[in-house]
Amino acid sequence: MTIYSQILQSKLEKRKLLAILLDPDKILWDNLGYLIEKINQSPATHIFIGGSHVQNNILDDLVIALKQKINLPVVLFPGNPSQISDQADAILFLSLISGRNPDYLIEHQVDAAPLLKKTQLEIISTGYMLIESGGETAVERISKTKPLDRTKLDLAVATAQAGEMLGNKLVYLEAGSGAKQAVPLEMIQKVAQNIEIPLIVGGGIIDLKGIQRAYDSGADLVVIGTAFENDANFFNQNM
Ligand code: 1GP
Repeated sequence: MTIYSQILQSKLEKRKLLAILLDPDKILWDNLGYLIEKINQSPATHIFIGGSHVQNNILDDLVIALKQKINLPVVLFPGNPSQISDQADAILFLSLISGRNPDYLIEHQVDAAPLLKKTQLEIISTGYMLIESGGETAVERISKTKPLDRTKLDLAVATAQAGEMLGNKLVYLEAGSGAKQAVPLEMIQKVAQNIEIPLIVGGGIIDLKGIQRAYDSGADLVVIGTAFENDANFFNQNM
């Protein structure tokens, strides 16, 4: 069964999914054993790997180390086309559809396609939407795109629908790593109600209540990066 069909199945059965996002540049290798233990004790269903400046050799080593000790799908969430490791299970093949920078809409994808063809990675095309979150985030800076206005719900819905019509298999609503404000719940709700494909939500979610609220609003999979990075006991807190 592919990772995507598992995600679809979960959506159908209303089982919510949780990804822990690991940034290879921020991982302290001496600490990896401890992190792995914490991931194994957490409710995570997926591991996402990505970051803005990741070097390839670190990426391979990290995926191999994780796959040895953790029985969860490892999905690449690349910041640029060099972040490909055929040690992983799948890749979110992102197109930054909230922005109007052709590099992130198609150019990087053209660069990556021949490399991806040589791997066994499952390719999951994903409409990636950056939402304004109260300050400039790394995605905004690096992609040189403007995030979507957080109050423009109709525009968010139309963008997600266009992504779906273009054949994307997932929509990812992103506030940006370490965002001051997470994606507004009304936006999650409206987008979820108006697309058929699964919805990922991430960025700026800092507690378990935030995860639950995103689920209740219609997110199928929530991504937690910074909060787990800052505190490996994040998932042990009380609601
Ligand atoms: C970033 O959505 C992810 O791409 C996770 O964000 O680091 O804020 O949890 P955080």
